[in-house]
Amino acid sequence: MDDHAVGSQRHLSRRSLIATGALAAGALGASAPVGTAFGPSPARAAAGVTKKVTIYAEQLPGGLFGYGLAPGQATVPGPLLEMYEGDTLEITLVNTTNQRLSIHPHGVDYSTESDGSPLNASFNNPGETRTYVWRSREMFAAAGRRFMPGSAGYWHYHDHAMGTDHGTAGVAKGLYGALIVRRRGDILPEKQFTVVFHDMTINNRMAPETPMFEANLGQRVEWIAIGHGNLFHTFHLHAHRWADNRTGMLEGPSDPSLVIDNKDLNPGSSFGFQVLAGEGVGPGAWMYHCHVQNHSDGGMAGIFLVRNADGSMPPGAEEAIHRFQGHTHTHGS
Ligand SMILES: [Cu+2]
Repeated sequence: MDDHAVGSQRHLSRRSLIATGALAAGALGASAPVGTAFGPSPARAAAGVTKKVTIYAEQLPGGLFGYGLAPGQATVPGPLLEMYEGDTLEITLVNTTNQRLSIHPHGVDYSTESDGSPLNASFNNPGETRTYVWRSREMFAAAGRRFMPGSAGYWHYHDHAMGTDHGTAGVAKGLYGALIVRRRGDILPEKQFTVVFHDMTINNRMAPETPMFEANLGQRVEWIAIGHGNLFHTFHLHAHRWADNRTGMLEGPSDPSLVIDNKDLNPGSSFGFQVLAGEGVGPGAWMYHCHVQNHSDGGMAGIFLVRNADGSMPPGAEEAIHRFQGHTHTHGS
């Protein structure tokens, strides 16, 4: 895993976990329940791979906690985890802290043992190592000419055991991250950004310390937006828009998906989409922010820097960034 253990979460490439499938030799479909009424068919299960990942939960400076792919590499948010429908992710969670904690996924299949909740006695005691198994599956035909959905989507994972039986302290302190389940054939992005709106923060930071995401003009950028905490939020990205469907792209001229540039991002919800950086509008320092006004004023804003296609800075961007950094925000609401 060392070659994938990049310190800064937002610099992880899409290869971070898709590539690790190749390392999981001899484990094809081993953990997937095949041939059951609601499970994938044997043929589909055989197409998936089991990927083994070790994640380290660590205490970070400033009272934060994080997940990382190697010791000393924990970040907030944690590593972006990816799988294709049909794949199984076998996560060995090493708890290096003195707190009870776990890892609980959204959007995939798991047994009660891998639930990550104290309700099911599924957590790591301080210092304990425990394995969690997340399964995924493809869409399949069901009765009445209907289809059961597969697992593909922009999901997330988080602690469910620190502080309370719901992991309230763990989530508040940074134990969360993005999980993408792709459908085979999906277009892969060149850049990926994880944005977690949590109480009055973005990725547990407030402006101007919020992450600045960068891409070159025309690069295919994938945003994964996640909500946590106790407040409702709306995610807005300047100068770009996306289809409100699974991928953010229209599948044809008559695709009925609504096209939006602002979307509710409430606790526990997540979505993602792809855009071409600066497409139709050009490079520049573009803002992303919560559109609840006292949240954006309070520090829930950041910059999406679209550089020129050759990577150089576009006119005015440096000044805009300085303006943002000198920006006064009314802290508190
Ligand atoms: Cu907000």
